[in-house]
Amino acid sequence: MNEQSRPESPGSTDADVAAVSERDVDVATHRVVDADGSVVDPEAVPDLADDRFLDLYRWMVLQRTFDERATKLQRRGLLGTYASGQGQEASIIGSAFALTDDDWIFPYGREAGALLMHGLSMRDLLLYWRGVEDASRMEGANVFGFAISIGSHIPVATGKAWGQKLDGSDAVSFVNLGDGATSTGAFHEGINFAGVLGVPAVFFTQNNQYAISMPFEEQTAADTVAQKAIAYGMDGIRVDGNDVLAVYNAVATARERALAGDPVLVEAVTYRRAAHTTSDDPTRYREDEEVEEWERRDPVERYRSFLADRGLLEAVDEEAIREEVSELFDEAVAAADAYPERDVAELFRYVHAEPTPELERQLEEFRDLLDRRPEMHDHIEHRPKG
Ligand SMILES: Cc1ncc(C[n+]2csc(CCOP(=O)(O)OP(=O)(O)O)c2C)c(N)n1
Ligand SMILES: [Mg+2]
Repeated sequence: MNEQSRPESPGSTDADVAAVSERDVDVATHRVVDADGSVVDPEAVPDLADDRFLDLYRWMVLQRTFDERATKLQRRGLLGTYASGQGQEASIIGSAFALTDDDWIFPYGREAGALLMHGLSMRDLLLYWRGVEDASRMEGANVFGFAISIGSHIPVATGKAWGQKLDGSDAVSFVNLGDGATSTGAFHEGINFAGVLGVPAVFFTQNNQYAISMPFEEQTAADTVAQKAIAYGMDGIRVDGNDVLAVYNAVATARERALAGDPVLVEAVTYRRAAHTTSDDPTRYREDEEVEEWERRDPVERYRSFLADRGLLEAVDEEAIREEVSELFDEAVAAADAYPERDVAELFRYVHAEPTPELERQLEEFRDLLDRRPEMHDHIEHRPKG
């Protein structure tokens, strides 16, 4: 193009060009129980037996108790790190409660209660947070390894769901992810392909308002996560993530649609009340008032109000649940302590089915280093001292 052919002023026109815009998307937020504990939509209360309603509560208290105990264990130097789900109990438990044991769960880290509900042992979960990778193989439970590389499990789950579809299975792949994960390339690739292939996958985004210190508004220009589904040709469901019954409804519905060949992106709007992990200090990037505001929207309290309304609260012995979980926790810590030492060579062994010559070389170099610097053993042993 030469100088003369360039327009004098770029891009000005009076033409009325039709465009789809965010204003065209009105994403309603599904809710069954209000923040003050009253039922807003009696029709939407799931049709569950009383003992199932109570079970749901038990699992929420388990999630909270496990988080408290694990955080303390880390403080004593007995876990490497820990990511608490405090404030997200309704999202974590309500979603897991809508799944079957045949479904596959692709975890992202905060959903201890969901994994325990679906067959993972507490010992293996604790060993995972001690950095023992072979326990994270999570045998016996349909639980994939944790997605430490954010979003990396999304395309993998799509692949698993494709396999489920080809096998004619009646199980789904359920992915737990954070709002931050929706800004990764893997999210786009995984979700796009799920839409194209019509696989039985549910992508469950816990929008807890932060990706470490990055607030949701600074991470995406979109108003909601749920609306992103439209671009992938799938349904999006937005739900109050502190309303356990609404979350249960949303995931049960999404699961049915997914099995019928329509994968769904669910957004549960919630809040991460604890630090990102035990190595983070959230007072550096958010105000106490904000945290207090979300404490008033506590998911466990809200569900208690619902149970009280139904006359079910008398059947709940919260102290007994906490004690039972604490006992199981103590036993799990003892079992984790008794777990055999692992050979550091496993770090290299589990990368490929057959180690490459380069990996063999790296392993030799590593062993050499350990011979020369015996004090390094203290840093790589999984079993904490004391
Ligand atoms: C690919 C990748 N980039 C960056 C990180 C560092 N990182 C760890 S957690 C995290 C934020 C995750 O936020 P979100 O997905 O919202 O989940 P949340 O922790 O809030 O539950 C980041 C950026 C990582 N682990 N992987
Ligand atoms: Mg987040």
